[in-house]
Amino acid sequence: MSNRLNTTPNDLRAFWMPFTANRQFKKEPRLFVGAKDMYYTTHDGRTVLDGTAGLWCVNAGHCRPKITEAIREQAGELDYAPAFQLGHPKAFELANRLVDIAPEGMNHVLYTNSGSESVDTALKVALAYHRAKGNGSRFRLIGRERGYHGVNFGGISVGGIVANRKMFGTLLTGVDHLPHTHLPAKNAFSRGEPEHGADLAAELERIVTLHDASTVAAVIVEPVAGSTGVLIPPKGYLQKLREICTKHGILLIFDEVITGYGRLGTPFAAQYFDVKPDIITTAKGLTNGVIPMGAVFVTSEIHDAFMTGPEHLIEFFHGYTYSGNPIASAAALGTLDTYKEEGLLTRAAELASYWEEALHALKDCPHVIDIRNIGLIGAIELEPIAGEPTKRAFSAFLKAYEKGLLIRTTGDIIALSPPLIIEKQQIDELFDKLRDVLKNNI
Ligand code: PXG
Repeated sequence: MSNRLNTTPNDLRAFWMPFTANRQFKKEPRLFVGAKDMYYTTHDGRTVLDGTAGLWCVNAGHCRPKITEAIREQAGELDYAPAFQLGHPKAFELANRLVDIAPEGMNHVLYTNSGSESVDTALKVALAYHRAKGNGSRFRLIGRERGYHGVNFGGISVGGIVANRKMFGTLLTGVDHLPHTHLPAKNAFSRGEPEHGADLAAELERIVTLHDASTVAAVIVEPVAGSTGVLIPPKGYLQKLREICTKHGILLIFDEVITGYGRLGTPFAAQYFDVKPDIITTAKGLTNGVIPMGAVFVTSEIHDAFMTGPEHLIEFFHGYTYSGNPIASAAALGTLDTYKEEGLLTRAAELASYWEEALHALKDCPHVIDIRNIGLIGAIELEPIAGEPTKRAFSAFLKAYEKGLLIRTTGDIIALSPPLIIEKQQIDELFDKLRDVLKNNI
């Protein structure tokens, strides 16, 4: 007797969907069957404006010819090459192209297949770096409350989202957390970096004193926290974190899975804030979200610390079957070509003030308690329904979808991060639709 569910072609039961209210979804499914540039097409034939670049990843818009073509060609030419002790040209070409757009001095790239793997790779590099330098007592990792660093064990350990952590046992040991920087009482309706909160960076000094600097390996933060509802760093905050890390010999990791590849109007947030981390994690926009791939950037200093000992020995015991996969590399090269030709890595800077005005014009809508923005990111925080947190924003999500607009919600916060190809009239369309939703009894 087979154990299988009695599935028919349209049966939705077998797929246990990620971060989804499975039972609700399967009663009322929402399926995309096509996409082009700024719009999705749904299974019932409607057009939906993409207000979120998929999940913060489709920075160049959908089904872009250079990327599609690169994938097609590569699939017919070299489908797979072993990643260990062998290589293929495009993985090297891509690493050089990435180093070219990275902050100065970030000269080496390790490949992964997702943001979660980029984070765990970065944490392992940090620990191994200190050990390679003879500082094996530096084993502690410091994250931040409300931080999101993916779903693997390293990432949820340094992450600060309770729901993502509480079900999964003891996690990594030796982890501590900075306080988050969301201060709505002081900073509500800020435009760009908020005024208040830089002093929260001093908490790092307290944590380092508590554990002693000689035990601390790295601090990891998202320059702009995305998943927990767009938390923008207070003016001067990241600079202070950098100073404290440098003072104590601690590595600073920027998790740029969301901010990387143009979201703020510079290739990376490190350049936007003019703060240089030691390690940068990326994924998503690297391939325009089209093929799973991530990249971790490290400084020459970190890389070179491993390049000692006999040359026939492996220097770093880490990597994936699909590290630098040929089709993913080709997709990333096609993506970088598209970004370059269309100026997309800096386009958010040109649109930022138009975007900001259009977003903040929603201030008078019912239940709006905060609006914040940076680059081509926006967030609208709604007053939760008493006793039913998250319901108001989720209902806005469902209504927006019906009206032909894709938004993303987390808690009672609406997050917006459209493809970087968005035109001004599409920004208008987005906010007209959203105003309709917010005014409509959610
Ligand atoms: N770090 C950061 C900063 C992220 O935002 C990850 C790591 C993990 O990436 P992967 O590729 O393993 O999912 C992320 C992912 C949302 C949303 O709507 C955000 C993410 C993923 C899905 C939804 O906020 N970020």
